[in-house]
Amino acid sequence: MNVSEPEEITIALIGNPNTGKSTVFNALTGLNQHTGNWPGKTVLQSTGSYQYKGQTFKIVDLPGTYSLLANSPEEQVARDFLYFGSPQVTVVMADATCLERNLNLILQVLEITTKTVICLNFMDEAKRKGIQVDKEKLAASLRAPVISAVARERKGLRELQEQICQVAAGPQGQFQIQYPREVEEAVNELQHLLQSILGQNGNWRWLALRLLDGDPAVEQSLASYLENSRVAATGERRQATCRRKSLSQS
Ligand SMILES: Nc1nc2c(ncn2[C@@H]2O[C@H](COP(=O)(O)OP(=O)(O)OP(=O)(O)O)[C@@H](O)[C@H]2O)c(=O)[nH]1
Ligand SMILES: [Mg+2]
Repeated sequence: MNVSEPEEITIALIGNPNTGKSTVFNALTGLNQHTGNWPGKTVLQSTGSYQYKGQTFKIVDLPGTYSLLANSPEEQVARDFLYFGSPQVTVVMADATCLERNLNLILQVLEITTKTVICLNFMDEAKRKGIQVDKEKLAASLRAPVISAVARERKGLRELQEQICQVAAGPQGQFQIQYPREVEEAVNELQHLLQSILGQNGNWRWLALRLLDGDPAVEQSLASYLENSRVAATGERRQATCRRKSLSQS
């Protein structure tokens, strides 16, 4: 009997350096983790998994990054994983004691992803400094759930797991920044062109914005993504031809 396993859900964990990503990663995955390097990069790759409500969640601890503009190998790894790795859910870790600094990355992540949870960490430090964050208002403005945590004390991690689970099962959303009219028109045109080349499914708006930026790292990542898809498609065609041949010979 062939019992099919329920598919695992991939979560990307992203945030500025020292926001507690690895603390959350270690607390959730325990010993179920694996480290190595990202292909072709000397950047550490940590993946692990945990079970929640009978479902397997695979979690990828991305390198700390201040932006997704890919000025460093770490930023490129993080950005490419969010875009081309298509995680089902992205968790952005933010330091509640300096939220403004973290908002830059949060907004950039929200432009790429469709299912995001924001984890306001360091709530103990924030409390000590008399900083209060209006979570509901923040969640409403960003159109994404916001939870608070003290990761070092494992506080808030249950709620984080629950939100990840709910967001994974819920509808996709897309936070959209409205740019000036000329930019919007150019984005629209490019977006439709990308859609006609690459297909219906994909965040072509984000790709169009980056191509308009003239971002060489995105052009390069797109070229290698297209090359990999072409190689995979050729491989599948070859396998199908071999299968057909062996069937017709048997
Ligand atoms: N006070 C306090 N400390 C925390 C909290 N969460 C994590 N830390 C501490 O903050 C430091 C950085 O945590 P990490 O988990 O390594 O942060 P990171 O985001 O993985 O850092 P990079 O991988 O360098 O980007 C560690 O010393 C943690 O113990 C928290 O909620 N409150
Ligand atoms: Mg870390």
